[in-house]
Amino acid sequence: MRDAVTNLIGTYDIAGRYLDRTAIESLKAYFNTGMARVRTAALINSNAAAIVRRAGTQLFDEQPELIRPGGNAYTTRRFSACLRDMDYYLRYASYALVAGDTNVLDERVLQGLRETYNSLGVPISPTVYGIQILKEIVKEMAADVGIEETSFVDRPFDHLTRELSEVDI
Ligand SMILES: CCC1=C(C)/C(=C/C2=NC(=C\c3[nH]c(/C=C4\NC(=O)[C@H](C)[C@H]4CC)c(C)c3CCC(=O)O)/C(CCC(=O)O)=C2C)NC1=O
Repeated sequence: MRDAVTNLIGTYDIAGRYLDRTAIESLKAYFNTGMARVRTAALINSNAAAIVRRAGTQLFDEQPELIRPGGNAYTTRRFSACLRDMDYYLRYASYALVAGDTNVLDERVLQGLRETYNSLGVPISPTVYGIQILKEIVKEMAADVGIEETSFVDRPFDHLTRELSEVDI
């Protein structure tokens, strides 16, 4: 598992180079958003259940066929599995936010996920939409507590989306 700092140092170490201007700029950008990242992770932590519930409600309101007979989230077991998956995405996104790096998502979440979903018939497109809803809720909450620049929130959720759907968003 990597974070923004170890990743950068690793790259420079391999090249046997001191941290140059580019490296310093990228470190500055990371530390400048540091408190906002930690505050957002804390917000996620204290509201996780509510965030997942709200995202699930929105997803199923907009795509009710998912929870009707024949839908992949139909039956209590699959409905719960779906919300549990949303909870995984939210929790790991909060780790990636703090790390400033998406590596944790590759290692812990995305490996083999597409194949699993395909073999179980879990539809990718509504899952990706659910991830985007999670992102919007987290951004809204961050803005509500006065975090002005919330674009750093996009990265982990968009990374999950991109890797899962293998299309550009
Ligand atoms: C921490 C990393 C991690 C992830 C990401 C993960 C995902 C994951 N989701 C699964 C199932 C599932 N995932 C869903 C999800 C959905 N169905 C829908 O229609 C919606 C669009 C969507 C919710 C947004 C459902 C319904 C199942 C159960 C499918 C089945 O058993 O038929 C499974 C199969 C095994 C199981 O049921 O537990 C895995 C491995 N597991 C992990 O350990």
